[in-house]
Amino acid sequence: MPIERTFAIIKPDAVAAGNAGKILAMIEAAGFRIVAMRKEHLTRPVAEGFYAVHKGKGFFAELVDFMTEAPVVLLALEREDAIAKWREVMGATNPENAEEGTIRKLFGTNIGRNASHGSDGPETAAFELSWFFSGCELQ
Ligand code: 3AN
Repeated sequence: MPIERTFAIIKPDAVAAGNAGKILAMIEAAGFRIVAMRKEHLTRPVAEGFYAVHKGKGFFAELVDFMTEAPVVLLALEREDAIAKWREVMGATNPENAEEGTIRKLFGTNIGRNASHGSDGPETAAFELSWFFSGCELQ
C-alpha cells in the first residue's frame, strides 16, 4: 500500500467537549503522521466552499451552522492507505451505526454532530487539503 495523505477535521462538538486531545492520541496510535494541524473558527464562506458538493441538500444549512458554531481542528494526516484507514478509525457517518471504539461511536451524538470528518477519496483529499493548507505547510 502506498503512503497517502488525507484531510481530517475534529468537529466543533468534539473540540468544545474537550475531546480533541483524545482524538489526536487515537490518530497517532493508529499510525498516522500529523503533517499539518491548525485550530480555527470557520467562517460561513469557508465552510460553504468546503462543503460545496452538498449544496442543495436538505441538511446543508444545518451542516454549515454546526461547522461554524465553534472552533475546529484541521489536520493533514499521512500513512499507508490513509484515506480508507482514517474512515475506519472514524466509523460510520451516523454514530448509531458506527463500530465500537471508533471516534464517532465514542464522541459523536448524531449524523450531523459526529465529531470528525475525513476525505472520501483521492480527489476529495487533494481538494480538501488545498482548501485549508498551503504547500509549504504540507511538509
Ligand atoms: P462522511 O463525512 O462520512 O463522508 P457524508 O459525505 O455523507 O459523510 O456527509 C457529509 C457531512 O454532512 C457529514 N459530516 C455529516 O455529518 C453531514 N450529514 C450527512 N447527512 C446528514 C443529515 N441527514 N443531517 C445532518 N448532517 C448530515
